[in-house]
Amino acid sequence: MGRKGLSRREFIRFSSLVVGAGYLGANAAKSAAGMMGGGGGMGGGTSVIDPPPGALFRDPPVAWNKSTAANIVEVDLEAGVTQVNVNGTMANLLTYNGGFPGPTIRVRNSDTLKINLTNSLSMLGTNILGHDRDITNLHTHGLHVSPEGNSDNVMRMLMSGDTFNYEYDLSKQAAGTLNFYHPHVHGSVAEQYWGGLAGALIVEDDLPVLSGFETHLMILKDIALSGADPEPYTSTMDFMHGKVGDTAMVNGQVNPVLNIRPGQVQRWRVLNASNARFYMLSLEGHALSVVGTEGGLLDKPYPQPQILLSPGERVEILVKASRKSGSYRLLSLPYNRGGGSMGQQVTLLTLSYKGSRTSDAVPSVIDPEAVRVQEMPMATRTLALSMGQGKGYINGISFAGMDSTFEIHSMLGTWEIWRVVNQSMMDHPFHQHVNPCQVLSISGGDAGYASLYTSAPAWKDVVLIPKMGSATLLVPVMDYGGMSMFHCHIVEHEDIGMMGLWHIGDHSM
Ligand SMILES: [Cu+2]
Repeated sequence: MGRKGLSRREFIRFSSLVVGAGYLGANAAKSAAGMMGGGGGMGGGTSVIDPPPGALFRDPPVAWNKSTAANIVEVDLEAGVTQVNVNGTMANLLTYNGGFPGPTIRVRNSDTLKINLTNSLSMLGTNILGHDRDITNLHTHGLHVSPEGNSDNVMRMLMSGDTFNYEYDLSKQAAGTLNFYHPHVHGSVAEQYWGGLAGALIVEDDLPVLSGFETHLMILKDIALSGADPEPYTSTMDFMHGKVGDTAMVNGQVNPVLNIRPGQVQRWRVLNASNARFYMLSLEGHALSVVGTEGGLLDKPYPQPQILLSPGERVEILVKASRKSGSYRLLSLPYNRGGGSMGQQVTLLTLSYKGSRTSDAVPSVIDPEAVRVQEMPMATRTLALSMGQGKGYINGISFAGMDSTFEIHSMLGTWEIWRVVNQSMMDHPFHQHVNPCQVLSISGGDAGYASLYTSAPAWKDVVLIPKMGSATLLVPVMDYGGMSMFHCHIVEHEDIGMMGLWHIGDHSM
């Protein structure tokens, strides 16, 4: 389809947007009431979840590399139902290889990564959106790899019982990145992700400046249980709001205790793998120095009093134990993401000073090659996110398969400017596959978030678009042609249509 035809359709859909835009605002009171049952964070007023310090912090297990060949990492993943201890309750979670979260895949960008995914899910029937519950697949979120063939091709579906061998050429992937993997079958992502299917995928770096620091991975994921099962999706409102659980966990643990030596600097890789819970991270008495984002490491540390991490976002931080000995809580401070949500304070982890004093220093330079790019765009686009009538839309079109989608055609080897506009009363974390971007501007929302990502040389594949606000993104279209996509990473919103297709081709397209 030619560009001209697209623009016309875009325009027609655009003109019908305004009707749907105010829907969530008008129904905010009703929404809040509807979430009181098990939804935790959406109730009226600010609440506090402050569980006592729990067990010792554990990093997720590392996936076993079955390859003995140099430069090949091969991992078997099996998606299935496993009983997992969730804060004292044995719950039937959806797991990769029986664990929650899934095992961490560790690679270098000189490697070829092979993932053999077996679908052992056995949920029967369809969900309330009419999609099969047990069909799954794999998205390697954040990887700059081909979206085609047996690479990061989310159009591929695995029926229950199927195995598929994915293979990823990582040669153009940035080092020093925290990525992750999760299902990506339109219409059933939210339920499978909510049930537990997510794991980290780390591309190591070779920077000596960071190599000496004790390093931990923190996967933030929340859940609400109904008996021994993840709370089911029972209404359109579950999809409009996105599920927020009353149990917020780090690596499946409630308020674990992480030890740090006085004077020590630790490197933390933090991933928000929650469906719809936003985290405003704050460590009592300490600054958090951001040194990396989704697409790579930064030029220097950016000390922040707090860091807003929306669903799908990742951040790498350095933390120095610079206070007097004691225990300090890593909190998620109240943040209002809109749509009837009110703030909630949650204690995520307790950092406990322990052991002999050391005197680590936070380095002044991290990756001197990280810069904010300046490129001439080949195209400038506007992508408008909206909600209404139980659906999500991009430029007025609710994704429902290849016949109903907003789509764009980009030329390989060029740069584009995307102005992403949020026309709803609720924040949307916008995610594009394959090519991470840099943020030129953000209008609305949290001032600290906008300031950080419009000044640091940060590569992002999820950018928070504030309610009734916007962001302008500089998007590279590099290395890989094929059909890719962009969508909201409140994955419920993706399931109800806030997704579009991104066709990447050459001049002939
Ligand atoms: Cu959204």
